Amino acid sequence: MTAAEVAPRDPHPRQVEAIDNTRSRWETIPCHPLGVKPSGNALVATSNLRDAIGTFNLLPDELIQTCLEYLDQTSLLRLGCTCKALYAFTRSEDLWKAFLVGESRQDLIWQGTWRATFLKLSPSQVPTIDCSNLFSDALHRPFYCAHISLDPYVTGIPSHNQIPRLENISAEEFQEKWTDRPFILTEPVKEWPVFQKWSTDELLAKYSSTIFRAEAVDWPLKTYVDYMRNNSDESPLYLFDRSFVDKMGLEVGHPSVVPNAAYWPPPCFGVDLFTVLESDRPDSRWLIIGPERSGSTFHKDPNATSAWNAVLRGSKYWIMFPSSSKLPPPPGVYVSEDQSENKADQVSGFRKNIDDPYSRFVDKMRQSYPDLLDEALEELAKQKEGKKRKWDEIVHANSRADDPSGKAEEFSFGFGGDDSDIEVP
Ligand SMILES: O=C(O)CCC(=O)C(=O)O
Repeated sequence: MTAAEVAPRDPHPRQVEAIDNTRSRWETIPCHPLGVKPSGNALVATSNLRDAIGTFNLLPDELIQTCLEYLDQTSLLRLGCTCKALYAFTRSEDLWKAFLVGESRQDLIWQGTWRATFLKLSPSQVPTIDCSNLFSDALHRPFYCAHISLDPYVTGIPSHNQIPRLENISAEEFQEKWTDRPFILTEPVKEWPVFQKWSTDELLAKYSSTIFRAEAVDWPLKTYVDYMRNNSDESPLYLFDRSFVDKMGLEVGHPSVVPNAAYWPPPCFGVDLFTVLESDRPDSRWLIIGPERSGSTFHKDPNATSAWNAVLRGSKYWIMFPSSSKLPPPPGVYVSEDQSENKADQVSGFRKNIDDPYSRFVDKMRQSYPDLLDEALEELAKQKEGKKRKWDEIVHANSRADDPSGKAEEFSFGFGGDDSDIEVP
C-alpha cells in the first residue's frame, strides 16, 4: 500500500454536536487523521474495513486493543501491514507511548505523535492511510476527547460553585476565616520576579537542556516544549518536577531575607512547620507545566496537608469535592469503605532512607511547637472520626478566546507548598 493510494476521502472537518451546558452550540471536531468514524456510522455504511480482519472480527474493539498490548514493536508493525483496519488499531498512541516511556532514550526528538517519535519518522514519512470505512468508538473517542472544546465546561460556573477571589489576606484573617475552605488570592503572585519574567521562550532560552520530570519520563525542557506545542493526546503528559529550585538555580524566600528571590510563599500562610525536619523534610515544592487538557486526577494531598498553588501563565480549572465516608467518592475514584488513608500515604515524599518519618516529625514538633502539636493531633483525631479532606482534580484549560493578547499561552506554572491548609473538611 502506498501513501498515494490511501489518501482519506473526507478531509473536511465534520460538524459534531458537542456536549455543552446550554446544548445549543455546535463546534467543529476535525476529521480523525485516518478517517476512522464513531461506531454508530456502521449502521448506515455499505462497507466495513472490519470485515477484513479475519478471526479478530469476533472480538470487540477493546479486546483487540488489549491483545495488541502484548505485542512487541516489530509484531505491531507487521500486523499493521496486513489490512487497513489492523493498521488503524496498531496506530493507537497508547501502544507506542508505552514503548517510549519504557526506554530512556537520550536522543529523543518529538515528532508530533508517540508512534512517529518512537520510530523516528518525520511527519512526511508517516503515510496517511484511508480508514474511513472503519467505525470504532474505541479508536475515535480518544481523538474526539482530545479535540473537544473545554470552554463549555469552564465557563458559566454557577456563582455558588465559584471559589472566592480576594486581593490578599493577613495571617490573622487566614487563621480566623479561611483555614477550612479554598480561596484565590489575586495579588501576591504579581510581586514575584518569576511572574514578570517567565514565559515558554524565556525558559527555553535558559533551561533548554535541563532535564525535568514529566510523569514517567525525564526529558530536557526543549523536548517537553516540543511535545507540549504539538501533541494530540487526550490527557497530555504533565511536567511535575520536585527539584526545579536546584535544577534552575533559584533562590526562594521573602526578599527582605533573600534579595534575589525568584518567588516566596504568601505571608498569610504563616510558619512552615515542616522546616523542623530540616534537610529531611518531604518534598514540598513543584514546578508544574502543561498544555491544555493536562492536569492531575482526583487526589487528596499527601502527608495530610493541603497546598497553595500559583498560576503564572494560562489557567487551571479546579474541581473540588467534599469528602466523607457518607458521600460517594468523585467519579472514577474507588476507595476502601471508610475512605481511610493509611499511615504510609500520610508520610509520602520522604527520602527512602528515613525510618518512620511520621514519628520523627511528631518528635521534632514536640520539641519546637508543643502546643501546636497538641492542636494538630486533636484535629487529626477529628478527621479520623469522619471529617475528611476534600478531593480535587485539576485540568489546564487555556481558552484561546479568553486570551487578551490573542496568542494563548500554552502552559501554566504552579508551585505547591505543603505548609498551609486550605482544605475543605
Ligand atoms: O496543579 C496540579 O495539577 C496539582 C497540584 C496539587 O495537587 C495541589 O496543589 O494540591
